[in-house]
Amino acid sequence: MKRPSDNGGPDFMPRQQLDALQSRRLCAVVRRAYENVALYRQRMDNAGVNAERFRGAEQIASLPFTVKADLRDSYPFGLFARPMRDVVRLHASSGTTGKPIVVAYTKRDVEVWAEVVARALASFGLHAGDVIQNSYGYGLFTGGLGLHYGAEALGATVIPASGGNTDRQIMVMRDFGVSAICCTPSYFLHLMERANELGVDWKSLRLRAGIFGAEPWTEAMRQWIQQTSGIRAYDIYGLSEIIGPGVGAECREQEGLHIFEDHFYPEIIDPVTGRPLPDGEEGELVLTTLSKEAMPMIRYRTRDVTTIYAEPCPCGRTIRKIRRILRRSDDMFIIRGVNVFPSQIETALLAVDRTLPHYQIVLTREKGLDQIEIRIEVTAEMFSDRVSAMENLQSRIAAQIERTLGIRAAVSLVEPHTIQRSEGKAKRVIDQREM
Ligand code: DLL
Repeated sequence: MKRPSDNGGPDFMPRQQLDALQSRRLCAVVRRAYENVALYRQRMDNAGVNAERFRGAEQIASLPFTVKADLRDSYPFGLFARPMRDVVRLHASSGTTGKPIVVAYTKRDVEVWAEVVARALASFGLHAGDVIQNSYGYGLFTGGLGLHYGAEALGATVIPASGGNTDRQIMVMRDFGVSAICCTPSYFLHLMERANELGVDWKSLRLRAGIFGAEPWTEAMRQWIQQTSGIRAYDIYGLSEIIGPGVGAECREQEGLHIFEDHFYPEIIDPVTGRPLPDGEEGELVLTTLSKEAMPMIRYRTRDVTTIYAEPCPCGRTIRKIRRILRRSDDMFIIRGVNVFPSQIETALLAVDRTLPHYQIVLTREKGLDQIEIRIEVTAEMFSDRVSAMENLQSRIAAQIERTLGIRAAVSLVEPHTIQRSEGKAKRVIDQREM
């Protein structure tokens, strides 16, 4: 593989050439899926799709969707399109309920994965000579090994720190001259906080970039991280079913994530009707893998809600962008008739000064009515302040939430360190309504 750069290669391919490549690869993957996976064959037969005569992107809407339940129902290997002797790697995602889903890679799939992650890292301005601390969990989770192979393919130095053992992470970051770190944004908050407690001077570190993903985080959180730590915070997106991290990533514009469209075909659909929506409209992201061998995915419904940008990016990449993923269609809750997403609450909280970005949302039900409580940490000085100052802050937060969301929430100010810190994906919402 040629090392990716920030100004050449497949990300900058003339659009017509890319469209033709996508259509060619789409025809091939539809045929492969039909021939090798019983579920796809059955679904395409039912939908009246002739895999042999499939003509490409213009016909994509005729293909049936694939959903997470299909992966669960075919646990563990039912969607594999290759025999096990061709599979060089398995990963699994635990999900929140029930059986995990298992995903497979051929040797070529692992190479493609490393390539797209390397392209993501290049688009953040990283290159050989960078020292990258990879604090995503190594193991069945795709984050660790996905970023690891990508960083190596870029030619950078990778430190396989994995998650946890926060004090040692900080020692490594300082002593090994780390210039970029990969982890969830919530774990980075934890690292920053601990480094401060240990008296590590951020400004003396070589660290200049964070590669954050695997969970939703807001623009307000990015601004907070960038201002507090002095690094640039970049967004990387992906999901196990499609490949892992590296489905899409920001460029240095920090204005949307480019999808690596030569390997993944994005669509936006209306989540209720399943109808495709034009660029610029918000809906559910649906992805089709264009090159995956071991486990092709045809029109996989991600549940992630976003928009495909219609306008070209000033960075010159021709691959299209999606708006950062702020929510999933299944993380919405309804409070007294109003639809609420955790990310809206994050934005409202961070708009109020003297709050810290550690918060939790607790949902309960009283006499059949949903109640929402927001617990947020405030600075230690604030906490030792007069009661009236605390009350004032509390009502400012409540007012900000009411202004942005249109609901009244109970706000509890809690001392620093009260809310549990995460080493991987943060758990922001505690739903006690069914208990
Ligand atoms: O989280 C892969 C990954 C690892 C991505 C490291 C980025 C960095 P899963 O565990 O299968 O895979 O979870 C996938 O996480 O459908 C989104 O809902 C969410 N997600 C991933 N990246 C982002 C992001 C990995 N940048 C699910 N912003 C996806 C918002 C994200 N949500």
